[in-house]
Amino acid sequence: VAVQKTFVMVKPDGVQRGLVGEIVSRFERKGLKLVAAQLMQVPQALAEEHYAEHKERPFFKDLVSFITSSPVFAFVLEGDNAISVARTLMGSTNPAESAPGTIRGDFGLTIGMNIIHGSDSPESAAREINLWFKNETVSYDKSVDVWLA
Ligand code: DAT
Ligand code: MG
Repeated sequence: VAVQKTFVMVKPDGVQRGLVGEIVSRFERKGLKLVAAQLMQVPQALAEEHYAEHKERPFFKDLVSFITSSPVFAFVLEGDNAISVARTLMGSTNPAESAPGTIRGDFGLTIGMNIIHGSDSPESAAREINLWFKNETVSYDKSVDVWLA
């Protein structure tokens, strides 16, 4: 199994609703390791760059204004297959259809405010970790690692 890093962000709705601790806790309990984290107000340019793949979509403007409307909690997780495992815990994009037990399935109601972002591939994870954290992550061992893989 491949150790990967993935970029995750609790969006403004999740921060405002007090879900940061619950969400981070779910990833920690799953066995993924926090290797970077920052609460931040997202600059317009960073929001547009982050969502560049969607810039021709009709919802792009609303997406950028939502993500810049209030602080986000951005972080990086590391672990075996971290990218797809984190996406699985998040649930599908539209919370109306996300499975119960997933973050979006348990806490989200509409696609416009779907609580969380996670990188969707190794290429986007590399791009997003560089974009949000300039690749500055912390490397450290946890004694529990031997019980996870
Ligand atoms: P995901 O966040 O699951 O990777 P995505 O990359 O397709 O989904 O879209 C990015 C975000 O854009 C998504 O989290 C919510 C918003 N979005 C996607 N499709 C939308 C739609 N049809 N209407 C409104 N917002 C949408
Ligand atoms: Mg996406």
